Amino acid sequence: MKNNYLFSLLLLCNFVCFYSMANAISEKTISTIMVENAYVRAKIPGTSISSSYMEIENKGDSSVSLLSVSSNISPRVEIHQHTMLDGMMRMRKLDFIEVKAKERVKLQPSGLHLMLFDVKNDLNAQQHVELTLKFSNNELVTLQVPVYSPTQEKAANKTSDEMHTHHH
Ligand SMILES: [Cu+2]
Repeated sequence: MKNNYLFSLLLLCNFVCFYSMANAISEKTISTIMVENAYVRAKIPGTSISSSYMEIENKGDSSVSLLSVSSNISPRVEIHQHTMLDGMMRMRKLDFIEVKAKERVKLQPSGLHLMLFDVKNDLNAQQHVELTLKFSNNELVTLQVPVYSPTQEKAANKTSDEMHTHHH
């Protein structure tokens, strides 16, 4: 009888230990994706769309894709790419953005961007917008993203370009 009790205690311990180990592993995988320099453009008065830009870094050893984005200010956020078609700037909807292992993808004006539709709120600078990015490795990244006026946007892109030229 006493042996039985000890045995079940051992089983319980094994279960608890295994459970906390599994937890530790899943916590470790949470930081594969890093998002930096994210902002949402202030809405042009009279329209209901806006766009968002950021840099996505994949610190992991395998390729990860951004699959979808949701926001507290828009019922529909799409992944878009600007392309030149017959000398005209066109937007194309993408199903995902792939970020290869140890690489960084930059969403920027005239390139990849997120498009926010049916934005009802006024988007003023100083305000923050919540964006949740869902990745193919089941990672969810929730961000509080600042709204930038055109002047702030210009300044932000200038600093990040300068930062990158320092690497050369
Ligand atoms: Cu677009």
